Amino acid sequence: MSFRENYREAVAGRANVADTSELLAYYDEIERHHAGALWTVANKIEPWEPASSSAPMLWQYDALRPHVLRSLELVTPEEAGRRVVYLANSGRRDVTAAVGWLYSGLQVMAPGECASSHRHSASALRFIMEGTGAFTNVDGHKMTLSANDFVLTPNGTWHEHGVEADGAICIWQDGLDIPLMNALEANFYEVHPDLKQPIIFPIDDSTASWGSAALKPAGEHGPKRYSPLLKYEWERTYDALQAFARVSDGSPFDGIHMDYINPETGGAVMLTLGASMQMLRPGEHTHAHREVGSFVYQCAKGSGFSIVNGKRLDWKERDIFCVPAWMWHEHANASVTEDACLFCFHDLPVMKALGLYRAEGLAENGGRQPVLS
Ligand code: GTQ
Repeated sequence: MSFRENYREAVAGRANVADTSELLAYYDEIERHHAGALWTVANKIEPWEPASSSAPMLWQYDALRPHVLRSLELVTPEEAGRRVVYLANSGRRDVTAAVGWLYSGLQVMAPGECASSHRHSASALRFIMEGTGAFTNVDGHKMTLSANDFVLTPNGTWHEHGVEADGAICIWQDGLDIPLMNALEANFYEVHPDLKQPIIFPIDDSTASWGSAALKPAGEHGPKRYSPLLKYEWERTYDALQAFARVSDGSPFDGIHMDYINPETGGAVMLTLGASMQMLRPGEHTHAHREVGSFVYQCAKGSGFSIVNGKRLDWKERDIFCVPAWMWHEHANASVTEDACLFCFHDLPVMKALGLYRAEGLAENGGRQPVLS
C-alpha cells in the first residue's frame, strides 16, 4: 500500500495497523482457534468501491472457432453432457466465470445431434452465432433458431438443444449465472427422467403469442419468474433498433440501446439475467460510463472497439468481450458507412433487485478515457 493510501485509510478511520512481532504472534494464536483479526482484512473486504477481480477480456471468434469445431471430433454430446468451450476470465478461473459471476461458453452441435433434456437452478440464455436447423425445446415449447436470435432457458425449465438432420453445424453462445448460483450455494441440476422431453405446444408458439410489438394475448398471464416470450428474433430486434434510431439520438453511453423485455411485466427477461442489443451508428464513439454490474458482449454486426478501464478491445462480428463491474467503458463503431450492433447479457436484474445498482458517466476529458494498453 502506498503512503497516500495508508494516509487515506488512517484519516478515514480505516484499518492501519503495523505488523509488530507481538501482533503477528497474536494473529497466529487466534488462527489456531479458527478466527482472525478483522483489521487485517477489513480494507480488502470493505473496499471504497467495487474492486473487480475480473479482467477486461476479448475472445476473438476466428481464433476460438477451429477449437470449438475440433471438439466435434473429440467428444459426443452424450459423453460430454454439453459440448462447450467455456470462456475463462484470467481473474476468475477459480469460479469458471467469463466475468464477475457470469458464465459463458460456445456450444457446438452437428446435424442430427441432440443433447439430453435437463434443468437447473442456473438461468440460461443463448445467442445463435452460425449454422442452420438449430432448435431448443423449453418445457415443451420447441423453437427454431437462426443467427442472432436470442433464446431463454429460464431456471427450473426442462431444456434440450439440437440441430435438425438437414441443418448445418451450429455454434451458439451460452450465457448462464452458474458462478452466482454456486456463490449462493443454491445450485441444483437434474437430468430429465426420459432424457428427451415431449413437444407439447405448436412450434414457435411463444414468439407467435408474445412476440408482437406492444400486443399480448388478452387476459393471458405468463409465468411469474421469466418472460413467456422465449425467443427474440434478430429481424424484429434489428427493425426495432432502426425505428428507434429514426426518432431518438440514443444514449450518450450506449448509442441506440434497447433491452429485451418480458412482455408481461416490461422488466428483465429473467430474475437474474438481463440482455440488450445496441446499435452504434456509423462513426459513433460513445462516452465512457461505469455501472455496478458485469457485462458480456457479442458483436452481432459490424466492427469497432471498446475501451474498458483504459484497455482497447478491437472487435468484429462474433467476437465476445466483457466489462467487469464498475469499470469505465465506451464503445466505438469503426465504420463510417455501416452500423455496428452489440448483443449483451448482464446481471443488472440482481443488482437492481438488491438495491445495489449505480452508474456514473466520466466527466473528465470530454467523457473519453485515455488508452493505456
Ligand atoms: O445448456 O444449460 O454452456 O447447463 C453450460 C452449462 C450450457 C445448458 C452450458 C449448461 C448449459
